[in-house]
Amino acid sequence: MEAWFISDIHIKTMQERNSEILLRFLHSLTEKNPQDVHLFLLGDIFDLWIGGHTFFVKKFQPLVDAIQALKDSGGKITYIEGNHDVHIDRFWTDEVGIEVCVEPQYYVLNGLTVRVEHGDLINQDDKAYLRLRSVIRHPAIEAIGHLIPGAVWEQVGAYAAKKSRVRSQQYRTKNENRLIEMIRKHAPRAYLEKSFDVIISGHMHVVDDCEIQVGDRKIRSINLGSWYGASVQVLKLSGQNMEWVTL
Ligand SMILES: [Mn+2]
Repeated sequence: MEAWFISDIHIKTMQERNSEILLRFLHSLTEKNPQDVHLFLLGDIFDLWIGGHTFFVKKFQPLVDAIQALKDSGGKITYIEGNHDVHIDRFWTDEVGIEVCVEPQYYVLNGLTVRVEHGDLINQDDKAYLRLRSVIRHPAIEAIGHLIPGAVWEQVGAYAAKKSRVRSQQYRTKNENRLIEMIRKHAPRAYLEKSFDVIISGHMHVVDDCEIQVGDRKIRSINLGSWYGASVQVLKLSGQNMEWVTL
């Protein structure tokens, strides 16, 4: 079995470079040995996807079709929601038939215990976001979310994303070391909740891959970074070997 881990592509349109790269990648998985593949989508794949609105389905139709094709040919797909793709099980589970989760999950893959999560709980200092997260995740808010048309969400989302992108892009370049420190602090904290061999997250938009000593054990902590750079790297597990692959 081989597993692939991707996150934080933040696809806005089908016309951009990363839509093409992702499409090509999905097709290659479907063509090779789909029954052997477990693809992990660790959140913020789309820059905005809320609920089960057909608006988003139509907007990203070629990607929807490619993911559906991988699933239909026997590939296993796990989608963990990010903070830009929210309450998406309404479409991705109900219509496409893939597993959608919100909280961190554990999988045993080729004998390795792997914890996967979006990573939006790594920065515990970001109280404002943690508050917002609990609002977004509230069932009453979810119900309202399904009633508001997708096109309206897109307007709201475009405005919010524009503001936060400027802020977070500057923040990230200035604070890269601090972000890496947070990722590396999160790993042993998560390990205390439940043990694992490897923890994989996204959200921070900083690639990090290191070994951390926890008690008498070594665990591996990986953050996937984003697809904003000049080249795109994704993480692949084959056997018990985790490696970076350039798409
Ligand atoms: Mn995120």
